[in-house]
Formats: sequence, structure tokens, C-alpha cells
Amino acid sequence: MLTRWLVTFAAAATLAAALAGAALTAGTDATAKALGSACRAAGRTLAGSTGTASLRTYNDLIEDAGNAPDFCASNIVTNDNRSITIEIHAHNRSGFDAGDEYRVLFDTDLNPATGDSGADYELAFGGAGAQLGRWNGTSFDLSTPRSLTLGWLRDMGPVLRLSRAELGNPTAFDFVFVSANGTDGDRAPDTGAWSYRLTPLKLTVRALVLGPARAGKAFSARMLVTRSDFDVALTSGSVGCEAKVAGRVLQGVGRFSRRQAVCTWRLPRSSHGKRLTGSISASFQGAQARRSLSATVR
Ligand SMILES: [Ca+2]
Ligand SMILES: [Ca+2]
Repeated sequence: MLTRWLVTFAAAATLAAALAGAALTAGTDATAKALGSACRAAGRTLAGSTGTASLRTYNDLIEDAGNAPDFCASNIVTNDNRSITIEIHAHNRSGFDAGDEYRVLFDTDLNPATGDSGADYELAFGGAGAQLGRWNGTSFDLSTPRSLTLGWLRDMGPVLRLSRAELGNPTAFDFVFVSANGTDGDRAPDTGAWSYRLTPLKLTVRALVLGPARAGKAFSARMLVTRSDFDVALTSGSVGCEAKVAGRVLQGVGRFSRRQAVCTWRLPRSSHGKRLTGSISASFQGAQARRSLSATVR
């Protein structure tokens, strides 16, 4: 069962790309430095760098959970424009053990007076799968099937991804991690709650390379675009290609190839010596990166 989830999880292109760019990084704040080496050794992050705006690391003290999953450093929440990814480091686990229960409690309206002690949603998961319930006034309603992806990241712990819409499209939320096994348990943070603010996805042009522009031949433009959430190259979405030669509109073909957005146009035989102008753009989940281009046709 778990294997199937893992496969489903890994098949998601976004996450696969993110994991391919994963870097080993240690927690850098004072709390992380105070934690044991068992935590720091597994400080893997979903992003290629820790400088991405949407990435947050949360630290919890270890050796405070008995036989239950022990939350640790490098608990990370990150997102693209449609989903939220939660990566949890349970430093004393290498998988879902029998009897392990995990919960994430979300206060999505940032109002402690609504929900169950403030929590408007509860995400419960373990070896049997994951369920998301919305507080209905007396309990968390689990009757509505929710779209959730659950996996286990080696040397880290559980990784979950859910649609923002499943949490009512919040712009920010407070949250708490809870684990249990029998009468043992952990809570992170130990008191209060952590906060996360969702960051709009941004696409950034890193490089533009133009091929030779020759009359009667194909002309191509290749653009490297990075996405702000995982700090990796954009490899999916749509590619827009606009070009004109001496006022004549050329039809281009756009695609992603070798981690770049690529446009190809065929230049008319009559375009020798004329100026070509246009642009290449890449769009994904409502975000866009565009770069103008020009060349003299030889
Ligand atoms: Ca802990
Ligand atoms: Ca609330």
C-alpha cells in the first residue's frame, strides 16, 4: 500500500523535479544548532536552495516523544500556486511504524475562536493512509473525499501534498504537528502554533540563447526559466512564441526541451538582411516570464 503511494508521489512531475534538485542542508538557526546530530544529518529540503521565498523551516526539540514519532529540525512547508507540500522530519523513524498516528491541525482563518480550539481542518495520517477533515461545529467531517498525496521521503519522514482549495484557499495559516503511539506523543511546536504565509509563484528568466538567424532556415530561441517555489528549472506549462520580420508575423512552435522553453520559427527566404523582433514566454499556473528578442536575418 505504502509502495503505491510512494510511486504515485514520485510520479508527480513537480515533486520529482524538486526532489531531483534537492540539496542537503543543515538547519541554520540557533535552535537547529542546539539540536542533536541525528537531526542535522537529515536536513534535506525540497528546494534546490533554502533562499526560496515559499520555503520555511521549523524546528522542534528531539528526545521528547517517548516511543512516538519525534518531530525534529527541518520540518518544511512549501507550495506552488495550487498546492501545499508539507515535509516532516520524524528523526526516530524510517517509515510508518505500527500504531503511529500523525496529525496536522490547521487554523486557516487565523481565528482561535473558530474550529476545534482554533483548528478549522485536521489532516490525520499514518500507515493506513491520510484523511483531511473540516470542522463542522462538533467534529472534523471526514465524509468528503479529499485529494491528498502521501509518501515517505528517505532519511526525512512523511511528505504530504494537498490542494490549496482543500483548505479553503487560505493566504496564511497557523498549524501544529501532533504524533502519537500508544500513550506516547509529540507536539510541535511545544506550545502555541507555527505560522505559514503562502507565496505567489514567480517565474524568472535566467538565460536566453538565440540560434543563427538565416533566411529560409529554422530559427530558434531557448530560454531557461526558474520557478520560485522549488528554485528549479521550469519544465512544464505553455510556451508562447511571437516574431515578426519586416512587419510580417511568423508562426512559431513552442515546447519545453532539456529544461528550457524553446521557440522555433521558419524564416522566409525573402527575409535576408531584415530585422526580426519578437518574444518568448513561459506560463505556468497563472505566472509568466517573458523576454524580448531581436536579430538580423543573414
Ligand atoms: Ca520533538
Ligand atoms: Ca480557526
